[in-house]
Amino acid sequence: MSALVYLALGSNLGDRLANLQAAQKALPPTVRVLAASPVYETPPWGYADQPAFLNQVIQVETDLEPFDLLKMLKSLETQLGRTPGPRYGPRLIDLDILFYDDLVFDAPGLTLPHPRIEERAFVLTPLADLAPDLRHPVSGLTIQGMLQRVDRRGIQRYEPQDAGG
Ligand code: PH2
Ligand code: MG
Ligand code: MG
Repeated sequence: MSALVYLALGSNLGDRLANLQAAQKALPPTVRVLAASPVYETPPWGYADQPAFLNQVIQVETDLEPFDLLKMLKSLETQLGRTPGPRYGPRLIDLDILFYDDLVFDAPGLTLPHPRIEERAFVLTPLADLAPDLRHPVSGLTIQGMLQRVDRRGIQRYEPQDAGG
């Protein structure tokens, strides 16, 4: 049985867009991308003195169990060049599990759904593009409902300089 999972992608170092794209391309066959949100440029949250992020959310179907998925994402981050840094600090690539079906789970190293979804406009904005009516299994709030409660200032659709047209 496969699971429906939402993953958050973030980058604020190096070629940010290329980092998001490389992460999606490097996913193994056990993690299949069903949909990808637009990319947003977002002000840094939690620790302000760092470059702006690019953020995106993807919907995937996976055969991996939650801890195996987490382990795979962590090794993918390293493979793509991420090195250890401070909590909430700058990072080349960050791959977080937001929802794993409607699983509610809490253990050292993994809490599902992701514990800070409700406060983060940089997650809720792209997530609302894919799943506005998805309900948080604990609070019962929809993504759209949570998005209405957070500060969206400074978040904008990212238009690469060389988009052409
Ligand atoms: N990730 C963080 C800390 N702060 N801010 C934005 N805008 N986007 C992020 O992805 C982000 C952040 C830690 O994972
Ligand atoms: Mg994160
Ligand atoms: Mg992370």
